[in-house]
Amino acid sequence: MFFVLVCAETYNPDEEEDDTESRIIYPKTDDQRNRLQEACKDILLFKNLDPEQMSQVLDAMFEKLVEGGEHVIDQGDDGDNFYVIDRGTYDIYVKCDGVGRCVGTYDNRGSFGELALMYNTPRAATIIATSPGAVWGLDRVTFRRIIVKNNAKKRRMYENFIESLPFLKSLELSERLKVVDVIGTKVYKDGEQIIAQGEMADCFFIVESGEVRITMKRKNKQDVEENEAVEIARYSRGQYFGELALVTNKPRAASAFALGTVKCLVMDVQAFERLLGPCMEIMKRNIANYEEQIVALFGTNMDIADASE
Ligand code: 1OR
Ligand code: 1OR
Repeated sequence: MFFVLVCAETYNPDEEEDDTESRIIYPKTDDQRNRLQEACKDILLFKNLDPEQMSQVLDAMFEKLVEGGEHVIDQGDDGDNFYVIDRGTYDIYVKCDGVGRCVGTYDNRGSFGELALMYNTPRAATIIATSPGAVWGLDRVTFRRIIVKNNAKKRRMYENFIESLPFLKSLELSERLKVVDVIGTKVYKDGEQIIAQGEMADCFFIVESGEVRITMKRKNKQDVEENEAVEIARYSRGQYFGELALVTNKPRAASAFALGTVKCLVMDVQAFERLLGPCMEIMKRNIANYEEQIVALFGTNMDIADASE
């Protein structure tokens, strides 16, 4: 008798050979390259890329100038590019019962247009420039080849951790996976400032490892901040911070510093609003605790939040 042994190989996207695919390279001037690097340095979706992937992404990006009033993306269209903002301000409109409502803005930083490319869905919002500006585009094919592939790795790394977080327990599994897709990892050195009290806020943090020290400067009777900061909290693995300013639309109520090396998962304000709505009750209950503590610690209610809105 004669046997043939068939070896069934499972498909693994990580081992996909992509060297044969043609790479897109847009040549850039030194000035363009510098501006591009500056614009991309805080883009969360790029944070987990290795240097080779990052350099392929930068090569493939192209500059697009936009005029005030221009629609960079229209809700309902197919996705062509992902965009990183170089400069300019942009409104985010989402249609509700056929009527477009402005649900947020971008002010000279950030990125948009990842959802249609990640999930093969129509554009979920309209993005309109409210000033002349410029964005860096990344084509769909390169985005999927590098970012979407990298997301598969991120899911394996963070799915269990995200699953274990009590404050995300109101999310469905599919929503938690979407959280993993949009987070970026940031590492802080001992003593490094993560958040500065009084600054405007655009992201939310979850501690992955290490310890974070939260300090607050109280205000005197003339409403001027005193110099000495008081430690008000410490956070470690699995705890979150930086939600208050996003929920209340106020400046940061306190500062945050790394104690030893700290690794945080970071989410931008648009993703926070889009994905964490179901967790808001838990967060607001916690904010009510801050208000009680503030009276206990400082003897006054410093008006940190009006979380009832
Ligand atoms: P996209 O490819 O769907 C539109 O094209 C982009 O707008 C989208 O990717 C996001 O990058 C960006 N809901 C959906 N998309 C949003 C939102 C958003 N904000 C920015 N984008 N919401 C607003 C949250 C402030 C939720 C509205 C209910
Ligand atoms: P944020 O966006 O205002 C600073 O940036 C973060 O520190 C804040 O969000 C909270 O996540 C976190 N009062 C205000 N913010 C606090 C407090 C707090 N504790 C942690 N944060 N209180 C401490 C209660 C133990 C009351 C002040 C005395």
